[in-house]
Amino acid sequence: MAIKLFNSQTSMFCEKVRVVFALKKVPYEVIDVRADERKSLLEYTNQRKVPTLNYNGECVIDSTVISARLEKDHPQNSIYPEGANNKGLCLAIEDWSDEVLVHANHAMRRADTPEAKQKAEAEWDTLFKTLELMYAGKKFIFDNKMTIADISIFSQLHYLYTAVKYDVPAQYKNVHAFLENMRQTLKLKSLAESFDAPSL
Ligand SMILES: N[C@@H](CCC(=O)N[C@@H](CS)C(=O)NCC(=O)O)C(=O)O
Repeated sequence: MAIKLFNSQTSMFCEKVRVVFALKKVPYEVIDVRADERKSLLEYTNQRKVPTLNYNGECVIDSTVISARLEKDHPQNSIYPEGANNKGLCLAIEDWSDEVLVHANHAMRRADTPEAKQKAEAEWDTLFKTLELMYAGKKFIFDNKMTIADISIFSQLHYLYTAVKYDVPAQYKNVHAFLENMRQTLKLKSLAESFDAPSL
């Protein structure tokens, strides 16, 4: 039975999972949910969210759960750092990125008045300051090895400057250096390119 990913090319959470698949060099089929307005996804899962995986017949929903599931069966090129403490920290950062950065992305995307835009910019400014500290003097957060923490953060930032069309301000030099490292590691031709390579 094949592994099938219910995917939307513009979803940041789907991009996160596509990177994990590529890192682990696990082949999978893509089902574009936009092609049938999520009809087949709804039929299969009774819910609308992507990424959803049909993992050899097992239904797995949510990018964090999917990533952990892939790691379990395909431990090569681990998406977690070495050691229990670092793994705990990595999972906490993954969750922070998926819950907090995504909130700031939605706020920026929905900002339709100058006040709302200003508020969203202030929210991102606080987050950029945190990211700037996290990446100070570091290529990636843990041991100079790309983990799911970096992948989650990259997916949200990528969505911010492509779909939302809000550029990371130039003053955040460590954030820019991180994005450039991710571009090179993921072999993206440009930072705007969405990640869909089958393997890395
Ligand atoms: N926590 C989930 C979030 C998934 C999510 O919000 N997916 C969005 C696309 S980025 C979606 O499918 N939304 C459609 C809907 O809720 O109807 C994850 O990590 O996978």
